[in-house]
Amino acid sequence: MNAYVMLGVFQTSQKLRTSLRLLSRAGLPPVDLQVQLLLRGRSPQSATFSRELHLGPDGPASSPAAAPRRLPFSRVTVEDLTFFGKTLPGRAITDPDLVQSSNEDWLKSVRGSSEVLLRPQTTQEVSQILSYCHSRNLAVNSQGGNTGLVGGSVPVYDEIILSTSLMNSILSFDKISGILTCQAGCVLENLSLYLEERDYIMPLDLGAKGSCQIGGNVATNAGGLRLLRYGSLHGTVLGLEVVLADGRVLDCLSTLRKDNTGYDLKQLFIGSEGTLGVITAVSILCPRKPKSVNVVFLGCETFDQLLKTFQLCKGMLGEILSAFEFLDSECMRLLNTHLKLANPISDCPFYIVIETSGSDSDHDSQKLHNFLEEAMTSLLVTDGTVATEESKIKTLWSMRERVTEALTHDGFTYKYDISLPVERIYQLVTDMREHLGKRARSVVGYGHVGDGNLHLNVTSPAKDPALLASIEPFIYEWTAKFQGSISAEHGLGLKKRNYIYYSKSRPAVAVMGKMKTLLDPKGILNPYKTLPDDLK
Ligand code: FAD
Ligand code: 2HG
Ligand code: ZN
Repeated sequence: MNAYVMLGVFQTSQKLRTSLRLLSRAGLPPVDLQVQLLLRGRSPQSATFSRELHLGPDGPASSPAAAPRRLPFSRVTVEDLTFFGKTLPGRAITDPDLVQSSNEDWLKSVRGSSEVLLRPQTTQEVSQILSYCHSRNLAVNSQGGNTGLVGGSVPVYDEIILSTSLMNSILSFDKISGILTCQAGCVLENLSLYLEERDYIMPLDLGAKGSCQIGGNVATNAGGLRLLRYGSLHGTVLGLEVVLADGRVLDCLSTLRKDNTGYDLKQLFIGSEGTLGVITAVSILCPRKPKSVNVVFLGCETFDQLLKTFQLCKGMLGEILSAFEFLDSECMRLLNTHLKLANPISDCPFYIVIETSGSDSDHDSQKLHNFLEEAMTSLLVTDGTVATEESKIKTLWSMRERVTEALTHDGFTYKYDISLPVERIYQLVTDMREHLGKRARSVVGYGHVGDGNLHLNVTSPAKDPALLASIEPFIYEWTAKFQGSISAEHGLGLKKRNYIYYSKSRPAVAVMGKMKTLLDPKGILNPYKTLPDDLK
């Protein structure tokens, strides 16, 4: 988005003080957000960022994130290709140029060397493929939108890539209950658009919505921007259909809210990152589309004030609060520098994005008005702007959603996704800055305050093993000291698998290993991912 458009957007924005009066007024002039929407909806593979490889088979052998040695799986033969070609006519891809983008992750940090990309359309086809691969001892890497951030979505060696991209049909939608059932390859944004036309929304929303798929979301147990309001996928997913490693179809595609008949098997697959089975269909409970949505962008002088604003906000906005997100001034600098996004308010050390969603705009405006008045008079916030109109809401959200994209332009990025007691989350950023001194180019903090989830990212001009050695295990030890989680929402994938013990006990990890052996005795599904090397 160019500076002129941004200026246009913010000329129409009400500064906080004026906005208090204008909150309930209708209709700001429309703003052309096409450029921004195009960017947000772009295919990750089409991005032209130049980033260095970080890990993978050629990673530093000493790093716990480096790939282990290739396990003794079979290699793909001409006979195998003949079988795949017959099973998936025209959809068993071997052209290296076409397979290439599926071998590399969104961050361009991990690259596999698979020579086969399979694109099934039905559960039956997935079952045939897995049954065959199981009998031949061929390793398989499930792939959705390939937006994962922990190196889980791409092969490490020559694993066959099983893409769900063509499994993109909506199977049913019940307008009374709001239960959607669809194939795993439906793109999140397409599902959102489908539901919005029917007065519903998806219970999750992420910056990668234009590319990520619901199967990938479930496989990673993605959190995102709406978790504060609608809870995690462990609650909203009602049923799953999964193909097991040997090709058996596990039909747990229930659409019931309540079902206590035995163990809730679907929960095992939520967050299992493609290591226990391939998710082929999902049923999910969707909330009604809110009639009134407001977004507020605020500035604070200190993180302590930001936390107090969160407390105030929970108390005063209560049931209409749908998101409470933050970014620091370093994030804002990167948005300004790399994406030319202008700060909609004056410069502050911390910024908050608050969203309210409700069913009565007068009621919501009144509540928001009261909250903002209190936040300002008690000097918790120093500046802010409010949006009630859709295009401006999107513009304010992009200040938070596009930080990840801005970081990719800042250099080589080391990513951390940490859960901590909320009052601790920024202390980790401050300590990390002090710890790294001038060795890092940028150390930024942002994330889902409402969920106690910090995204701490460190950039350097190029891949820097010495810098990495300074960050890890420092960051994991710090997190464990405060009983945090070293992966709040992105999963463990390839990069974080050996750090699992910082957040899970040895007996717990051993049980995970037993579950893996039970469901995938030959270990063909997403090998080298999620579970630590000492279990394999
Ligand atoms: P992929 O990246 O293709 O795969 C991810 C993992 O799931 C891999 O291990 C893969 O093997 C497995 N998998 C994929 N599909 C299946 C399937 N059908 N069956 C079994 N296993 C499968 N994550 C968040 O949690 N919150 C955020 O707010 C968020 N924001 C993001 C913003 C940006 C700009 C980007 C690039 C990423 C973001 N992510 C976020 C991370 C990522 O988008 C999510 O993890 C997403 O859920 C991955 O979905 P995907 O379809 O791209 O899966
Ligand atoms: C977000 O919340 C995503 O924006 C991505 O989870 C975080 O890039 C990251 O580190
Ligand atoms: Zn996140």
